[in-house]
Amino acid sequence: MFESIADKLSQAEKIVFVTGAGISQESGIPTFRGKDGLWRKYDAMQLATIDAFYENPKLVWEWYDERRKNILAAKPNAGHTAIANLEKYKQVRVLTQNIDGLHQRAGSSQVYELHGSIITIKCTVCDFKEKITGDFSELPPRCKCSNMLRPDVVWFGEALPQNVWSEAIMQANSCNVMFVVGTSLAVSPANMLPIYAKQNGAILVEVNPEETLMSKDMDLSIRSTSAKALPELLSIVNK
Ligand code: BV8
Ligand code: ZN
Repeated sequence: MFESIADKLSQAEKIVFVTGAGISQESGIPTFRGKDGLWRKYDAMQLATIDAFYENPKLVWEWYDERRKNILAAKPNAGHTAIANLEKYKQVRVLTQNIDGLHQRAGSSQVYELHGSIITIKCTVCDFKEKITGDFSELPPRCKCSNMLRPDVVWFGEALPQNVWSEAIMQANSCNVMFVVGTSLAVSPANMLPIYAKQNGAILVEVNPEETLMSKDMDLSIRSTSAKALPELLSIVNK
């Protein structure tokens, strides 16, 4: 089984990664649903929503501000770096559910942020949008047009950025191999991407210490962490 996958990996032209919070876990960023999960301390279904934001913008902003500070203090890990290095040998696309920007900081150049980015803010009314460079004097921060600013992330019940989502589907439909790394595949529509890849005949490889909803559909499901498994796995390709 492994040999045949190894051959397919070496012959692959385009390799697509679908990643979730698990790939950043070894950078010290808590996952959502794990035992140390973010969702444990706060009820994310409450906080990562438009209603929570308008009900209690200060609380939601404090949550994102705390997460952003943790993220900026974190470093990409060997899993992020292995994916970035692969770009020397293959066409690589990263379709990430994460908002932490660690793939880009590791050197990946083709990253699609399906759920937005914690380091970008946008106005709730006008089309103002920019990268956050420092701290805010007050929470919630205000736009020049005097309306509230919000994190440029996709909340539950919100549509994914149309251009990013259609690109992601295109990539899933045109890859030879898809790695599904560090995601419980609990959140839609991102969890459809491995199904599109499988329909297009791609080989599916999962890297997750736990079983997921799609483990049985994978050509190979590796019960390991991404920082351990990815450098080894991708070294096959870098021949
Ligand atoms: C939409 C950004 C429609 C914000 C996030 C019922 C009620 C309400 C909504 C729904 C519902 N049923 C379905 C929905 C839709 C909903 C959804 O899927 N809900 C789920 C929870 C049931 N989806 C949406 O609302 C989406 N929008 O559908 O819009 C629409 C269409 C048109 C017009 C208008 C509307 C929007 C979803 C995006 C929500 N935003 N994040 C923020 O981050 O604050 S989701 C959030 O969960 C993160 O993005 C996260 O990435 C994502 C998924 O979680 P995972 O990444 O998979 O993380 P998780 O902790 O779950 O798993 C970690 C995995 O890693 C585990 O498997 C673990 O074993 C593994 N792991 C741990 N350590 C390691 C590891 N793996 C490798 N190495 C390790 N070291
Ligand atoms: Zn504005």
